[in-house]
Amino acid sequence: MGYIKEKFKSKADELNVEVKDMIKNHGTKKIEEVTVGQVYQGMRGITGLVTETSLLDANEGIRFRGYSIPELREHLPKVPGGAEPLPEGIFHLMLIGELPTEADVQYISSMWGRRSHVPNHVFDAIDALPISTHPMTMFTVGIMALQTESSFAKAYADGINKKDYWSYTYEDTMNLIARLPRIAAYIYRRKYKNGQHIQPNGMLDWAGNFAHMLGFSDPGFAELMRLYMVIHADHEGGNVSAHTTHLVGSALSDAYLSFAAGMNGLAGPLHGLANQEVIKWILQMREELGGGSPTKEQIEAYVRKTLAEGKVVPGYGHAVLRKTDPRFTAQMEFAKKHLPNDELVKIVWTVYETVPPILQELGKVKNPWPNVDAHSGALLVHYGLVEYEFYTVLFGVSRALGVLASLCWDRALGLSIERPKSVTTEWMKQFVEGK
Ligand code: NMX
Ligand code: MLT
Repeated sequence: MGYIKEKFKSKADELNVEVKDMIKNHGTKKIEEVTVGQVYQGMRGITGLVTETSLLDANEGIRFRGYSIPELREHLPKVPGGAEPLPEGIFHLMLIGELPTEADVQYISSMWGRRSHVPNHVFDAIDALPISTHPMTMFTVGIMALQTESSFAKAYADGINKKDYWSYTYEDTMNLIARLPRIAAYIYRRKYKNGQHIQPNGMLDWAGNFAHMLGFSDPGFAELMRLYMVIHADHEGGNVSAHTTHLVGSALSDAYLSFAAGMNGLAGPLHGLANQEVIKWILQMREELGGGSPTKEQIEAYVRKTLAEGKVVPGYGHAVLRKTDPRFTAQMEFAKKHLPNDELVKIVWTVYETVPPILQELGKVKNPWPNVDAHSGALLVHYGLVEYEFYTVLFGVSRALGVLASLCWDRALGLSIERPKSVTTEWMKQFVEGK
């Protein structure tokens, strides 16, 4: 057993004792009341899940095992000469609960490198889809095709002890994360670069190699990928992609089945597809206004038109956050450092000045501030990744780090099959009438 797996096992053994104790001694303690409104409105605010990897504060944003994004940018290991944190490091932090050493990060990097081979039938499955297929559909098809490799599914079919579920889930997690950049890059090169694929470079870190396989040699792009992969990795457990992965995994569907399900949720426009929708919306606005940089007044008029057409302003609002997303701020800082004069970036910043007061005026939008998706497109376009339909695949590769680390914890803690109670509106009518 590798030492990271051993470390995880010993942490899981410790927490298992605490969780069993918690359920035994406090299992009947009430957390809060549930209202009728919450049941109809997306279960907002109901504490109904345990996710060890990260925790969100509505005003401060996400913390990974207690560390904020600025703290991670400072403390996580970097490539020599680099300034952005390595995704291998945040994975270690989420899985083990401790900041990694340089050696830990190198170990994970080389382990993922060794496990990164993707069998040909996965590429064949992707190639069977029409070239017009959305990259997120190609991505989930690729992940599903890779399910043939699941250690958990094989072991379960052979018959395994419940106590060992975590071990096979860990193996699937490591293998899947190792292979995702290759699948994603294959989709990108197939769809946008005439199928001219680029072989992996085993000397590079996970995100650096991903940038290389996508076909970008600018070191600035590799740095952006490292930051992007870190900040999109996790957002506690209730978001659609994390919750879906957890829910499907609770049926003992393996990591491939569970993660593919989560990715189908990420592909929705109110969730991860907003990554592409923001830049699409900005480019359409620019085109309608005849090109160039729109003024604040022009942006204001375009926002009002979007709202009047019954559409949402992509990249703004959040189900849980109530302030500017620190993931937006991290990208803004990256842009200020590396591309302060980029025209699209400046438009993103003017949109940031313009949209919140308009959304506030509506009186119903609970969070008028930008979320993670409001900034990413402009950065990617700057480095030449202009094919915005691909952006959510990048989000998905990153999200694997958090939701799969969580899946390891789910199986290590022996969490139950998820099955909340549902009622009909007829039931609800009788309930509110006190019957
Ligand atoms: N533009 C216009 N209207 C909005 C927006 C927005 N950006 N955000 C919320 N609203 C509306 C919302 O549609 C709802 O209207 P109605 O009552 O007519 O149905 C009302 O304001 C109240 O919604 P909230 O309670 O503030 O938001 P909710 O928790 O339901 O939804 C989002 C959260 C994120 C789905 C919503 O803010 C949204 O649609 N934003 C735009 C899409 C987006 O950027 N999604 C990415 C989220 C981050 N991610 O990566 O997943
Ligand atoms: C996420 O990163 O998952 C989004 O911000 C959505 C959420 O947290 O609900």
